[in-house]
Amino acid sequence: MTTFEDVLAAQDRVEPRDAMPDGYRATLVRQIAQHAHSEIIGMQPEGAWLTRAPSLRRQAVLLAKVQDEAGHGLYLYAAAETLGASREELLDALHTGRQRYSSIFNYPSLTWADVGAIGWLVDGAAIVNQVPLCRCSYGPYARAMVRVCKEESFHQRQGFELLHTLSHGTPAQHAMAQEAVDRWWWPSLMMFGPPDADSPHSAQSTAWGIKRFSNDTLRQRFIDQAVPQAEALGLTLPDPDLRWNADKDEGRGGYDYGAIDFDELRAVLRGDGPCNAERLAHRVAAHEDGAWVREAAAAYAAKHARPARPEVA
Ligand code: FAQ
Repeated sequence: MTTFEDVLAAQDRVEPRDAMPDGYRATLVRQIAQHAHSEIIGMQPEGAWLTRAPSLRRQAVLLAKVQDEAGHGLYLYAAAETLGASREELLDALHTGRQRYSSIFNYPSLTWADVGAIGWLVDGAAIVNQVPLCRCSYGPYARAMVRVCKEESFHQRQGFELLHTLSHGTPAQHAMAQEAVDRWWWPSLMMFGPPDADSPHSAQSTAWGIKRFSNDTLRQRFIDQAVPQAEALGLTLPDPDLRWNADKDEGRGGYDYGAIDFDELRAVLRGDGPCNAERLAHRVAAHEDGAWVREAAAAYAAKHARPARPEVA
């Protein structure tokens, strides 16, 4: 009989009906739920600009992007359902503060340029984190990530294009783009989680093939991609210590960077970020306002339920 350990050793996928340790199931539910909640709460900062987009084209693109994030949340809740966690249960855990969502969505989107900075930096960081998850050991999560990553690539590109347009526009537009990048840079680096030495889950998640690279490795990869992209945008990154270091990563090279304020990440995780209370309150209100839709859907389903199949003799 093939065991869980055999599947991991062969780099095969663990599927919903396979035997798995309780801890593996609980870790996946924790991470997938947190990821799903991030996609759903993550609609808020950009959603705030939907009615204020500067042109019909920008509005249509942003609407499609925000809708994509809702879709990602739904694939992820469906992936968690394959582990026995219902959507209602997970939403309740989000609404009562028992489960997390990404720290990044507790920052405000103050100007139109923030839509570009979120696309370029936040989606950019999400892609670097999520591409390895396409190879994670749990089949439904890995497969959901393939489509999510493709869509996030469009999102990142639209953010880059938006910022490029602003950066090469009037001096005021350029300044607005720069100011947005200055505010989103450090929180984007925090998306990768605490430093490896302070990451309680990393060792076990790596042994189980959920994590393929450490928090610091992916953070470094993101920085190395972002620096030349910032140059192409004509914008600067707010870190005077950013410097190419040819010796880094066993001679492959990489950028040195300044100290990240992990106290700030800890504060946001405690609930003390600039928008924690507002984001959760908005989500809970949206859920309550949508109760009639869920009730109507349930009533329709009950009325049109297929009759049970007759017993086969
Ligand atoms: N925010 O031991 P580790 C997106 C928590 S999707 C909040 O390193 P782990 C798309 C962590 O949960 C963004 N909490 O933990 C989009 C744990 O707490 P716990 C979401 C964080 O799990 C774009 C504790 O700290 N992406 O942006 C954060 O091994 C634009 C210890 O940390 C995902 O969820 C944080 N930044 O590694 C949408 C990707 N970092 O549970 C809309 C999947 C750490 O013990 C618009 N997740 N924590 O209470 C992962 O890859 C991992 O869960 C990590 C954390 C890497 C985030």
